[in-house]
Amino acid sequence: MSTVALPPTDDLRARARACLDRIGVVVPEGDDLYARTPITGEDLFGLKGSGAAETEAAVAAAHETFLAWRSTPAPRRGDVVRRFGDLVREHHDDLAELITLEVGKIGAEAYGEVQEMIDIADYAVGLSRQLYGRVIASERAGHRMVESWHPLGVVGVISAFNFPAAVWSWNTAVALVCGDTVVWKPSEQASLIALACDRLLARAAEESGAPAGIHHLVLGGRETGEALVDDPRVALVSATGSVPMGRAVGPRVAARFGRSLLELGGNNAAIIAPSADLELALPAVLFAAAGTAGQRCTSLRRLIVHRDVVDELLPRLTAAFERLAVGDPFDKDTLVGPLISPAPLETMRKAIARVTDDGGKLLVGGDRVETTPESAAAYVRPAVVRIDAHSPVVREETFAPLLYVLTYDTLEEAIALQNDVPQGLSASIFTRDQQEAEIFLSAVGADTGLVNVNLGTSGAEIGGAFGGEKETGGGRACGSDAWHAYMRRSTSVVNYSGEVALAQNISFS
Ligand code: UN1
Repeated sequence: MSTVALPPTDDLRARARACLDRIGVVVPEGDDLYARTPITGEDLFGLKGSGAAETEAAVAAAHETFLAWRSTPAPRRGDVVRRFGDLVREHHDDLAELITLEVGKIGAEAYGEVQEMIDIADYAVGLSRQLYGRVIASERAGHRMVESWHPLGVVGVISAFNFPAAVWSWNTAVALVCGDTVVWKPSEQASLIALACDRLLARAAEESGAPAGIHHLVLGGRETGEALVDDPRVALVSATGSVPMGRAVGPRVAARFGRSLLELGGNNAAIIAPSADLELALPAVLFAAAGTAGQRCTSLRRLIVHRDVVDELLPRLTAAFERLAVGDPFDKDTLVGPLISPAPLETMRKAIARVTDDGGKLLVGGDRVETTPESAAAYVRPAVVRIDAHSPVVREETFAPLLYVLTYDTLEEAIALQNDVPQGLSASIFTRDQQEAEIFLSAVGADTGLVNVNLGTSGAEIGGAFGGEKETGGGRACGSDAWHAYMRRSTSVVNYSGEVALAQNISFS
């Protein structure tokens, strides 16, 4: 079996240093935390982090800046985001390279993630002229009732390793045009990317005349995150990560009556109906399940296949999985880079052991790919397991390239299987039967926040509201009216009648 030939970590460190230099980042070297590359599993730089006291100071400064920033006209607030988008375009390659270096995404996907940053910047600039309220008919003569949207305050962004730049951008670009300021705690596994994004935004602020204090970066682990979660000046905590993380964050923010926006796990399914176009379904399934090494919250975890097509589909699917090139993400032929660390590899192994104990059959993959030289880097062949539709294991999300194949007989059953998991992010159906598609999209169809027909579960575009139900957390970001979460609403009534008029016809004289 082939092995992955690893580049020397020194070369990767030099590449990272060159990208950071071009972006203008001065690396805050220290030994509080370590920037690592999953390509070789080795450390790149030791970094200085921000503890509780530094985080408190960042929130205080962000709050101070908010008091002025909220009065800056929204279209002027859009100027900083426009400039930021331009700088991201200029440094598209550098940012993508850093994403590959620090979280192991293949080039095309890293480049795509940076495109998502550009897209949200464009979206937010447009939004800066569209923060509309409503005029509502008053029941009283000579009264006008309006709803206005005002800046909310400091937004705390807690982001995950798997979309280290784009998800921060969704939050930050929108928060800034909404008149909020931001304190960002990125994943400890993506500090260099965060330093680069923070630097570009600082430059954008400087060049567009916005105050530097609109954005603060705090690097660190749990203590840093908790300082953000518990600070009453942080009006909104927008957190992306695991369900256990959300279970800890949500109630703590709620206990102080703060607002939270949670984007947590997914356990996404695609249904392959008897009429499905397999030429279209197969590549879509392959990307959704094995792309990003299965480390998207939108990754496809369950394939629910009609009994009539399973025998035709499975050999083609497993053959495609076998052909997937696993390796160095800088190699142009690689489709599956490393996992972020050995931990998900272990979780994936355990999940495969459990499903096979439970009667499941491993059809392909699941084995670690050795590296030359030997290393702690976690390369794995994406796996497909055929399993009984009602095995309890399929209700759990494994954040790795592991696809369960289940079979069904009726659409009703397929929808019930899709919905019978605690998570509710994304679902798809592949069908040429319009009635089936419409049922899947209807109130009795998939119960997820994202529902697709004839495309995979991952790869949502900017513009639509992104997020999911149930244990996915209920938050929405990145498009449509999701900006409401970043603002406070005031309902106002103006009496221009010159008369006293109480609502509900109350007479009080
Ligand atoms: C995530 O995995 O946390 O829809 C976000 C997608 C990407 C975003 C994924 N646009 O797959």
